[in-house]
Amino acid sequence: MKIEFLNLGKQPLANSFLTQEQFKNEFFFDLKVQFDTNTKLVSLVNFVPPEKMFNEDYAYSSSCSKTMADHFFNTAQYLMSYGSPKILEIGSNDGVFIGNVDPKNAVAVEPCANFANITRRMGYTTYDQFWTEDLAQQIVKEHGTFDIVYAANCMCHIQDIQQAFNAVNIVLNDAGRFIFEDPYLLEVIKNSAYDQFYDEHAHIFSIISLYNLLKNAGFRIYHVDFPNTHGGSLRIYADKRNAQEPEKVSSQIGIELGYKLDQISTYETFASAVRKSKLDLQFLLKNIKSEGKNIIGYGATSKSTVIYNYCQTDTKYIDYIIDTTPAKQGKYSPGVHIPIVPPTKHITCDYAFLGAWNYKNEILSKEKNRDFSFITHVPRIMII
Ligand code: DWN
Repeated sequence: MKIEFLNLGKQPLANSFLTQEQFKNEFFFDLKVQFDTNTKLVSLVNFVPPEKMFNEDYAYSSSCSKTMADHFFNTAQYLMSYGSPKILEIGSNDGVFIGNVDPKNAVAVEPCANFANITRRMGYTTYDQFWTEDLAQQIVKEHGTFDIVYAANCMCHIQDIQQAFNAVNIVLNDAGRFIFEDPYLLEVIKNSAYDQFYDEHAHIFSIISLYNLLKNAGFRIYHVDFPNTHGGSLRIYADKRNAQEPEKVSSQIGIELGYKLDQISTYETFASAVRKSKLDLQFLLKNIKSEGKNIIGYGATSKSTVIYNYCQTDTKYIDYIIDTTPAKQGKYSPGVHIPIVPPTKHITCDYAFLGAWNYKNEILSKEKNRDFSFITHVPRIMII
């Protein structure tokens, strides 16, 4: 049975930054979140057709921060320590990970043609298609099977996740490793980080839910770890061995059970915290404006699209958003249409809402001489 527990209202595509001419045709959908009492998977109630989100206009570039570039460099070094494995990356974006692997040993899958063209130019065979069992069969025919299948911030975007895991089984050789990472549900719940729910994130994973889904696809989880990226991620290591999960995996499942991630009551409590977060943010922003102070946004993230639309925070509160991504600059944020501009060397404002809160450390260190304050909603509404 699937139980809806959170309603974030009408939302646009979180990553679809637009021009003024595009305002009139903007797409909106009902953003609601549900819990499956059988698989324990947390998913959106209404999926948006993938072609609407992941196409040649996709704006998010994974190389946008040093934190992520370092993370993927280190991940590639680690995977290479298994010898010279043959690697398939699903969701290769602008090549920030695969660029660290010899093109002779790597194949990429990336449905957004703008990014697929980048990795092709870098010398990688790239399939600009969605990840399916048919594509997996085709890749095996053309390249054989792989030692490692790696996916970062990709599997949680795939709506038919069971089919996606089955497809990985097709391309992975029998001794192979399937390693993937996505935002971690436990961190979302602990931090009231409700902005991790948006059109692209079809699911937010717990280990409990992945244990069930991976088992159905012929995998066991042999290791887990928790990269400090994207506000707290879960990295799963799975293989095809018919063996017992090691202690670390069962003990983390025990921790999740301690947080009751297998029970609907946890999600209902989370939904109450989300409603409070919205009221607290609206109250704070109103107070700041009544003092005649100004507020900007820092980082035009997909996550901030959710916050601005759910909390009805438009240009009445936020003058503009600064963002380093050239493809977003000169455009407007989805739904509430706040202008996006490149950051200036010296930022002049009284407050900046930290849309890119997942890069808090990198940003605080970059802005250590600031003469403005940050506002964040994670783990609760506060001023930094
Ligand atoms: O899964 C997804 C993750 C990995 O990335 C996608 N579905 C979409 C995207 O989500 P996001 O847009 O919330 O990602 P980020 O990584 O939080 O976006 C950061 C944004 O902030 C970028 O547009 C760059 C910008 N930024 C900035 O302007 N100044 C980032 C930093 C660190 C900065 O100093």
